Amino acid sequence: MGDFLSGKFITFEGGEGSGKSTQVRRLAETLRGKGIGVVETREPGGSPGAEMLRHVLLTGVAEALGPKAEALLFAAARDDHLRVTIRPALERGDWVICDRFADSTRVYQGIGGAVDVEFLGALQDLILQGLRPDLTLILDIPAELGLERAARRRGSQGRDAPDRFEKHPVAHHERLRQGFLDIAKAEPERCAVVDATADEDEVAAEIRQLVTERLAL
Ligand code: Z5A
Repeated sequence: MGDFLSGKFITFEGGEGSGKSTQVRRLAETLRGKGIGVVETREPGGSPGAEMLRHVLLTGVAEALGPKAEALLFAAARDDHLRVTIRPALERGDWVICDRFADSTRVYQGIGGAVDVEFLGALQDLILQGLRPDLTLILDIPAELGLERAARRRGSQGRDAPDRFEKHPVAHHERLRQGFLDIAKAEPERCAVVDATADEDEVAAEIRQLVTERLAL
């Protein structure tokens, strides 16, 4: 993370239904209980402009443009999110907890969409300008179980259809899962893998422990 930013930046990554949104909320509650200012946010989205692009991306409106153009739209959303929400919060000294971030682009557009890795790397360097999460928690779950959970949640929300990125076969989602695990292996000082098959309280406890150890809480 840049030196002028005094807050901590934590990202959650992993497959569909791995429990990211649930655990973002749980960790935010824990940190607030310790008197820390916390901004909970998500990608794509997290600022009015980026939420507009979220709609375009997740409904599949942009799919016809191809994966490279989708990667550019995710980058445009991230640029706005960083400028409007993330950087100001970190400058104030708040902690930012973000549900998905740049690793999702590397995995979904790089592996899932076969967009050239160097193109994606150059794009991220331009957008992030040296900003890097202090900690990335990768919630790992077999794709089939994650998709079942996501489908159950959609059902309970009265929303039957999977979105643009959920609709692929299980084998595709397993390749994405492996992509996140490879990132964790390549960047162990930034990333930690969490077993997301455990129950919600156990996952929350492991995350609390990791945050305490890694960020000297
Ligand atoms: N995308 C991309 O392609 N490129 C990018 O750069 C970025 C994103 C940033 C965003 O989807 C999509 O955008 C995403 C990648 C793509 N692909 N998809 N789909 P999203 O934000 O709508 O959804 P998501 O990020 O995939 O997450 P999700 O499906 O909403 O799931 P989740 O947040 O990981 O899980 P959850 O909502 O916390 O939990 C799901 C259900 O399981 C829910 O009913 C919970 O109550 C339950 N749950 C949670 N934890 C547990 C445990 N431990 N046990 C049992 N049940 C649990």
